[in-house]
Amino acid sequence: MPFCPPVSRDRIISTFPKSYNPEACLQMKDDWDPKAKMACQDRAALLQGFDRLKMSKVVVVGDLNVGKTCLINRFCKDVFERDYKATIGVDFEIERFELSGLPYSLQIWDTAGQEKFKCIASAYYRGAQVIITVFDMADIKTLENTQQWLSEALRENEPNSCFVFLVGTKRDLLSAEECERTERDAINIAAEMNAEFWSVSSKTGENVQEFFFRVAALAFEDAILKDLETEPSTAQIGDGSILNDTALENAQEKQKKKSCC
Ligand SMILES: Nc1nc2c(ncn2[C@@H]2O[C@H](COP(=O)(O)OP(=O)(O)O)[C@@H](O)[C@H]2O)c(=O)[nH]1
Ligand SMILES: [Mg+2]
Repeated sequence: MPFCPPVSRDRIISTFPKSYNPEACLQMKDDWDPKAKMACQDRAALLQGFDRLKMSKVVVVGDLNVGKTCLINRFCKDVFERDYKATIGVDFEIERFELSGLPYSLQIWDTAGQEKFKCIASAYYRGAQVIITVFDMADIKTLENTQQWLSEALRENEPNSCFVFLVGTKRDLLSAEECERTERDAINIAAEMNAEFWSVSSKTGENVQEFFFRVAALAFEDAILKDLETEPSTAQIGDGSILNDTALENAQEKQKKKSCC
């Protein structure tokens, strides 16, 4: 029996997703790394259906009310403003993709408001392969705080082990002129953070799917390349580990029980 059903059509990423702005991107290239591409072809041929799941941990950080939960809900549920989250503890969504013929998942972690007290448990950050730092484009001081959030998240991870994204939300609230000005400031901060910048609206959905496809593609390619260097059996969640059915269920069960502070 296959491990799980094929992913939905709108989660199949067949071409390498572009960055939002070439001035603030992590990779300039427009195709997969040739080594990763070859490895994918070999693995897709070896894989008997969807029997193994590769997954990376993504953490979303930023001030309260900048729009983190809405961003996740827009992508994962295609809704705006309905709160699906638990009121205590941390929570995550699992989004399944198919990239280069292989199944791949992002485990996207959201806080339950602990950022209000600047009190996020280190377990939230640990093992992240992607850190998404979010700010509100209509509230510029939240941009200033992103570096603080990033350093907190980086402290819990190995140096150079994470992709960092800087995401400005609520672009629907800004005029074209304001948007351009804010983006310019954000691009400067993104350069200091070594982050890729995106500007989105969860309300209209603008750039949300494009952004997460880009996250998935970069994390997936990185996981494949790391896999080629290391033994898959020693990999951990967040390093693109391969999980079987039971391990995945156990991990989900365990994390759901954890409370944050
Ligand atoms: N206009 C607009 N409002 C947004 C957008 N994203 C979030 N919001 C609003 O901002 C507030 C905080 O959003 P939320 O996702 O809960 O923020 P969080 O505390 O960072 O998780 C809510 O009232 C949302 O309706 C957006 O893209 N556009
Ligand atoms: Mg929230």
